[in-house]
Amino acid sequence: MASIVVIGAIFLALAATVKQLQVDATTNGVLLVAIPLQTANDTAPCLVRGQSSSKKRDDYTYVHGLGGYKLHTRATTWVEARLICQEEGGHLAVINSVAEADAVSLVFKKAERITGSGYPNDAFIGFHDLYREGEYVTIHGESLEKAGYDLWYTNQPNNLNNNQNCGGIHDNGRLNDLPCKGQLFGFICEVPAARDTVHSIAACYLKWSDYKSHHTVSRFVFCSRSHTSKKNTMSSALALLVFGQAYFLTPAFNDGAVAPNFASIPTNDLTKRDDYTYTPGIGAHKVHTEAASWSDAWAKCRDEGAHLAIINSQAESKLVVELLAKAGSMKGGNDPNHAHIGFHDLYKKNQWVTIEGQSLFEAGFSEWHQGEPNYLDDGNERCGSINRRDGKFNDLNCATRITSFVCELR
Ligand SMILES: [Ca+2]
Ligand SMILES: [Ca+2]
Ligand SMILES: [Ca+2]
Ligand SMILES: [Ca+2]
Repeated sequence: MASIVVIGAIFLALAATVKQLQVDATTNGVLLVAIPLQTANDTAPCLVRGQSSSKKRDDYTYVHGLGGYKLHTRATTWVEARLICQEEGGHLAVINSVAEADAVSLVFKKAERITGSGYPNDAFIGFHDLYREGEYVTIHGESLEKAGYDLWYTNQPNNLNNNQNCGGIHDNGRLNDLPCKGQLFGFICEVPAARDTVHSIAACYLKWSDYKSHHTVSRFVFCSRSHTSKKNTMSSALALLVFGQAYFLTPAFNDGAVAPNFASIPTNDLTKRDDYTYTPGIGAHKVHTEAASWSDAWAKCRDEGAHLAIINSQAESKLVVELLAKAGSMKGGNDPNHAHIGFHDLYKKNQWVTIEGQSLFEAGFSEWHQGEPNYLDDGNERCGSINRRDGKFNDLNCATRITSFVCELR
């Protein structure tokens, strides 16, 4: 009983904030409040899926178990398409299965004809090979294979005119690489499947960034590694973020929710790699000291089963500075003062996003070194790096080979 009272009080305290967020997210149809919580010995965020407060959008076609889809029939560039989907509370469609490709194909074929495009049977979706030619990743940073669908249209991808770096889908559900700009295409947005209640508390992600990369919301949920005191955990809520749906702090509000069994949540049972430094509550990192472009660094981290580091907190910035100092710097590269990390503005100038697609603010750390970003190199500084001394951000030409980069394990 006592705990219900406590939970109730916290709920009331949060209600005002949630209401505020709902106002901000009116175009989203639904709303997600994700709550990063800090406990004494762990900074992992905690999330609970709550009741959906609003209705499905009637301009989207919802497919059970997959999501909602909409073909925008006014052709535009990939960059604009990405932003329009975001404004609608979703993202450019990411295809995770053959079933989803079929669903999207059906939506495409049933929609009105695309106007303003020379190729009305193709539409942009959420993948690209902007990081490295021929290596396609979704807007959430995964390879197509990992995402679950990589069936291409006949003779595609062809990188036509050496200028096709953005993802598209043919109305038959097969993939095609398309030019990011210059030619206009229709596009397909996706919003998470609307659900009324939480039915399970199924997963715990160890890091904020993990949650972000899984924000097809239906899967995740409530998370705390050190759950010694629910009361303390909940009352130390730091911030609220909006995505697709309302999330409350406790399963007590979520009809049908199953309380998490924290003992069963895998935290430390992953085999540790001895080339990575594990820091509780922050993550696992590795400094490479070799001359590499941002694109090389991105690929090397991926090849070793990691990703180019994403800085999610002041603490992580500080940690990376320490790890860089420990590793020292090597000869053979330019600019010994910086190390490549996982953010860029390759989508749109001055809109800095992580390689998993969040803004720096959403990721949790967005401090630039004084005078940065300065867009040097005729404006070609489009890739992210960290200043080795103060841990703050810098923009750098993606092709510049510098002496170090930092990878991070999921
Ligand atoms: Ca390409
Ligand atoms: Ca193509
Ligand atoms: Ca991180
Ligand atoms: Ca710079």
